[in-house]
Amino acid sequence: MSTVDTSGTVGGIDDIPGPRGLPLVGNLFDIDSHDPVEGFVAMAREYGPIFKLSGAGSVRLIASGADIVEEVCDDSRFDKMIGAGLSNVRSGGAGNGLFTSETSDPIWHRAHNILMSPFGMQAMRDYLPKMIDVADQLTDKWARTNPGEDVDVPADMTRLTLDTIALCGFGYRFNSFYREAPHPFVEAMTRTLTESQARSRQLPLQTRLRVRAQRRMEEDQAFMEALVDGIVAERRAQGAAGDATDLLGRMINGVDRQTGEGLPDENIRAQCITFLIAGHETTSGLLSFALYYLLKNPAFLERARAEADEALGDSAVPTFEQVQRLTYVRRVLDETLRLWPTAPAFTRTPLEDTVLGGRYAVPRRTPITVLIPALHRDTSVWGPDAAEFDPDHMTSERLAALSTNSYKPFGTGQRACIGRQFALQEACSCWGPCYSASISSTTPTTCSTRRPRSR
Ligand code: MNH
Repeated sequence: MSTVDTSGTVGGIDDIPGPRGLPLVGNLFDIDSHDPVEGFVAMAREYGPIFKLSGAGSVRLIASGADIVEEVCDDSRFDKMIGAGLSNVRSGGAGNGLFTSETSDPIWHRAHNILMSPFGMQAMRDYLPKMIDVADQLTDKWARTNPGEDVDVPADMTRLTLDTIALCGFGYRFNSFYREAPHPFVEAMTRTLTESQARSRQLPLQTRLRVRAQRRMEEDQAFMEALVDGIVAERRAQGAAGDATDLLGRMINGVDRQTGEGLPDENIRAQCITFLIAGHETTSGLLSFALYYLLKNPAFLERARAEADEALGDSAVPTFEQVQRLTYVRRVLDETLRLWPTAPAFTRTPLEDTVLGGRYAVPRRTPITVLIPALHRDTSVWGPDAAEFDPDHMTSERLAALSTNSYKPFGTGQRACIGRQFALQEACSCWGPCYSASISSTTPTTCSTRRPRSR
């Protein structure tokens, strides 16, 4: 399904295949509102590597073939597009944080330059003890369950990832493992995100009429901002005595080498909220799916556990070097993100009118959404067993033979995920202790991971 026929003449948008829509509303009713991604994957199977969806007066292309995606990932011809969905996240609290800013926005460039080092290698070393601190809380909890007791894996993974980003980010403890219900900040954030998503499916008038929802959203936003502002103010007040090694400390002290400028407090607030949003559901989903696959495949679990035992030995607290040695665990995580990329799509747009696949003339600003789960299951790239979970899909030899654009769980180019190393180190460093300390003694047999549906 990956190759596009390049023999024919150049056609236009109208020639791109796709479900035939209704007059006026286009394909509005073809989109599965409960699970749009799943619906799009089914359409990709039917309509091929690039297909078209029309809305009321608008068009969106969905790309999933390796060749087309390769093209769309070229930063010299295409850029990230902030469409309706991301605009709503932006006004819902993420503001002009990295995730929801235009590449052309000078503050994106400044923040990108300043934040490279807080997400770089030395920073990861500094975050490790904090990651382990939270991972230990998970391990202790699981080690203390009685045989046969259920473990709510996704809920605990969310506790882990949220507490980790807040602790490494700004020295704040949500203490989620000591709470039954989510922290009020998390509730405000979840409501805001749900409302943002609902809005991207509404007409503007509909949104304005939902007065209660609007008020709730304002309250939630004010609550989140106040919490983050309090943390930033306190840190500023500490002056030179404040922690300069966490994300916040590095953001407050960092300057953009190109312009000599630092980040204003209002942008630091947007970045903090962005990290909390972008940095926790994605990583917790990865961990839940990975554990699901390991429990389904005891041979892979055994190999991962043996590696953890060997790499960590008797040390109570793994070192940075020991975590680096967990290469099989990394393969398990990478393979999990192949089948279940937890941020399943990103949207690009041509900077100028262009021809896609040598075949379709596409005007500038046309949204082109890269559908990652479909890309990652392309049999022409991954072989006939593309739909099977097998960490050996991720050996370095196999990856070296692929185009880098066949595997895109973290987005692409200059707008790729800045938290990639953070997420993977966090995921690796909690697996180590998990294996040796708790899972090996009390393997949760009735673990209630959210079961991935078969595709
Ligand atoms: Mn993350 C961008 C996936 C963990 C912070 N992230 C992206 C994009 C994808 C993505 C895909 C590109 C989106 C787009 O093009 O519109 N991120 C993930 C996945 C995980 C993840 C699958 C975990 C697994 N991300 C994290 C963590 C953090 C983070 C952890 C922060 C601590 N991500 C970001 C930020 C961006 C981003 C910030 C935007 C970067 C930019 O555009 O400059």
